[in-house]
Amino acid sequence: MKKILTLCIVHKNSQILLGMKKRGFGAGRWNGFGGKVFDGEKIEDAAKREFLEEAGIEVQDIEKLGIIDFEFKGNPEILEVHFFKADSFLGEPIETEEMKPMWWHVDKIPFNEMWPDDIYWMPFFLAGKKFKGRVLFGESDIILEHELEEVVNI
Ligand code: 8OG
Repeated sequence: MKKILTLCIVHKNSQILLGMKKRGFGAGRWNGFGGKVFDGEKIEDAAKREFLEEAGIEVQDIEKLGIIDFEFKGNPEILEVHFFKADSFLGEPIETEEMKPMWWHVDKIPFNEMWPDDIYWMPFFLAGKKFKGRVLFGESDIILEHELEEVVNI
């Protein structure tokens, strides 16, 4: 059973735009913007739609940089998250019911308030390298296994 999700981060002038997730899955953590892809929707379109819904900004050119399969021990569902980078957008980020946006310098990313896998893939992301991987979480979102590699095509 696979569920496809998107995650998009604006990376501009040594800063990234993250949002504090205010409700639902991953609440209390800083993350990029994204969510579930609808049936029949293009993954890239879902990434743009979610950005508009969660931060009020319109991203135009986005680049897919990675795909990671997230599994939770004892749960047959696999979350296949597609990671995108944007370097420009229209509008100003606004706080929504789901996310409170904030810019972070790339040297001061709040990894201890983010998903624990983010420290592994973020260096690839910031370097513009493409990556693929798999993460298995145990209880309390502890990482039991992780594999991540740079790839040529994604
Ligand atoms: O629709 P919803 O808000 O539940 O979507 C979940 C978001 O969280 C989606 O953008 C994908 C993202 N996400 C996961 N797992 C992980 C993870 O381990 N790290 C990060 N950074 N984001 C994740 O679903």
